[in-house]
Amino acid sequence: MWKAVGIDAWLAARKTSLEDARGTVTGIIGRVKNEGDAALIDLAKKYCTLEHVAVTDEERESAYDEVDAQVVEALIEAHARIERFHERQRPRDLWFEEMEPGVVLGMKSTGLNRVGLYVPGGRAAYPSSALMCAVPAKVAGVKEICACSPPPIKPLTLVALDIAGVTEIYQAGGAQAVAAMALGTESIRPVQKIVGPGNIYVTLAKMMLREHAEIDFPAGPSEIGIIADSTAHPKVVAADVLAQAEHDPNAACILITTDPTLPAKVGKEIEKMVAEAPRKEIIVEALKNSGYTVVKDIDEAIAASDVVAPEHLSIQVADPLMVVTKVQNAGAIFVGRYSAVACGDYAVGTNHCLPTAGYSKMYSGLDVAHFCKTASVEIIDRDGLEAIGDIVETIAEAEGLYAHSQSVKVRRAL
Ligand code: HSO
Ligand code: ZN
Repeated sequence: MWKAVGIDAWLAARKTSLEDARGTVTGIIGRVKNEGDAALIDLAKKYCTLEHVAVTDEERESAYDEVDAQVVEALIEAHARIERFHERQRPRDLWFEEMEPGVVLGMKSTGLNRVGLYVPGGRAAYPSSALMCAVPAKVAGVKEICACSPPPIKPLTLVALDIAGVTEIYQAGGAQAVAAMALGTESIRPVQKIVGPGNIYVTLAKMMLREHAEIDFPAGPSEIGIIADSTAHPKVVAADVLAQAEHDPNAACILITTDPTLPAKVGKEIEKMVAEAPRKEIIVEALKNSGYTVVKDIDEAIAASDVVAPEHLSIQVADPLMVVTKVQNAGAIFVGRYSAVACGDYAVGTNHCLPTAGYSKMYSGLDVAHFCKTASVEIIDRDGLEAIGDIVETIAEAEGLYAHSQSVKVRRAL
């Protein structure tokens, strides 16, 4: 079950094709476009009877009665830490700098006005993901945060969304929820951006509707890459493997190690832990997608990890900070023995919505910047115009755009 794997083969197996879902998703988008709320209510019938899709204030409040007080307390504590870290990411609202005499340039950052969160509700129903999606939006200053979660919406999800200060909650799941947020229905006004994890139908709908609403990034089943040397603790490595594997039969783990004796030790620990794991069936499936690779030295380990570009990278070596400085592709980097990925999943404060399947090569995990946009600000006075006027006129005329050149000439002649 715990075996050697090639880096390229491991990565290739992470790429799930969305193509099989295209026909279904196209049909659902069409229905939401034509029928609005009625399509959402009809598609919900398989799971429950809905009269309307919007969650009322009373429903929000009564959800607290159904959730263990200790869990509510833990969510509040986690929320505070997530908020604290994301506050540090808030961009400056407005800054200026004099670039040369008469030329002051700057940037203005503005939060998006209205965004949509997709919060899964089936097997992968995580109140922690509700916090992770909502907090950066809130910190960015997004005024209207709307969330959709599959019906019947779980009280735990409602409580998490309420703690995070989401302004509207709807019972809608799958591709239809994404279509409703992108296109709008009678109840749900269209949003500017949709974020949050989902199955292949949700992911494909997000990608197909980008003309209407921007998205975060494609996020598939969870994965971990672990770079370890002979100082790594086999039990800790095995525990991290299992923590990822229990997510989903399609989850995957890869251990990249410079120590040829480590994989066998980790394998032994995995065996012991799997035998006692409550989610054994899922873990056994996920371990089929997992394995280890032995490399010659740390540099080779870093290069291999950069090919994999794991969602989570755990570094368990003698000098982990050196690896942090060199590594290029990972969604989140957990440094040293005590930095459990699970802390990032829930409560340390960082975000757990991260690009998977090698997408950390071109996408960043969810952060405040995802919910902001920027405009440049140009302040040029007469001296500044003199300094750059000739250059502008020359290039404008070379492009054959005489009115451009004239718009500068007219000012210089004032
Ligand atoms: N590891 C998941 C996040 C999560 N873990 C939620 C537990 N709950 C994807 O980063
Ligand atoms: Zn997790």
